[in-house]
Amino acid sequence: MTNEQIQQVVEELKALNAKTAKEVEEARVRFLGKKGSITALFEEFREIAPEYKKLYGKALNVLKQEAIAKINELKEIAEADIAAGGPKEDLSLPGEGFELGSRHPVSIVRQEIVDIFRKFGYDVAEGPEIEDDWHVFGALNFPPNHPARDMQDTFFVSAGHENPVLLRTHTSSVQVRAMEKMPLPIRVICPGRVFRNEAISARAHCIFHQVEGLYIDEGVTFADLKQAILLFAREMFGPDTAIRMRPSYFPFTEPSSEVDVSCNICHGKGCNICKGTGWLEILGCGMVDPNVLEANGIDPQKYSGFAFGMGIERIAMLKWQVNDLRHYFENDLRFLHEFDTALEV
Ligand code: 2U9
Repeated sequence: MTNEQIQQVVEELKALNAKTAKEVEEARVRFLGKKGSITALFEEFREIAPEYKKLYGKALNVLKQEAIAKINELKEIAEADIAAGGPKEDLSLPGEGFELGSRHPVSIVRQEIVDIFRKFGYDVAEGPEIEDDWHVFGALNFPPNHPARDMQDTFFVSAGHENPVLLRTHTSSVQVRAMEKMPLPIRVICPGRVFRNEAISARAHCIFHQVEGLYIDEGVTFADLKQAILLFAREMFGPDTAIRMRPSYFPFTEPSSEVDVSCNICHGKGCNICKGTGWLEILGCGMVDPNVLEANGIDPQKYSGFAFGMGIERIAMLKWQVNDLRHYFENDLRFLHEFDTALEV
């Protein structure tokens, strides 16, 4: 018998981690049974030279007592576990971990747009997705027979009533509600989900997201609108971005304009993203029509204002060169994981 043999059994005993009653009994047999490692050491002890008997005898007895004590202790724990309904989880094991999600690209861009306008001093307002005719159309100068009021273009929750209930087709209804509640001057942006009765394709969807803005005060001019849009475009697309405004028509603004930004991919040279034009359309805007101010109880002789609206998916498509709107709604993890790095921690 050698010191190393005794030391090896000591180490094995130290490492012993039997949990169930069965494992404890197996360990008892392994150390103290007839063919156990400690019993084997006692057998070898018989052959040892007399001058070493005292030294080895003491070490073996200590080892045997420690083995008995440890096995009894493990047995008690195992029996207590059985009484408590089975062995407990091993809390020392490393955790399993879980996959981290990431923000949806539409949420990322929405937040970016909101942050920019908040910096300019705009309040943020939200409102109901299910609306009445007045807040979506009536208060916004839509004539009674306008095609947007038709089933072909709008989803109705209840149609044919005197006061139909419908899914909002734009977040302008939230600005109408802001005009009802907020004192003048008003400077507000309204992000939210909107619904239009459109066939789903790469370029259109029946659900999408908008951010619309409204500024009403005394003496607000088209120059203020142009400057606000230019500052927004530069914050969003980079400090060298240029804008151009093209005349347009909306029932709620007059004059109205569509706004393009200089293509930040080819810098005006012409590429397939801007279809060779060097410009990308980002939003619509205009001076709030005096009829809209009047319909909402604001004196158009004293006050004027501008408004703008943009589709968040469209801005996100330009930012990341996504060529199919449907990607934003399919929740394909391969697409969503593309934006993991955009997660701000
Ligand atoms: C009030 C008065 C005026 C909001 C505006 C636009 C121009 C516009 C489109 C952009 C792409 C909608 O998502 S889109 O299809 N929007 O072009 N929206 S001005 O005008 C308002 C809003 C509220 C009281």
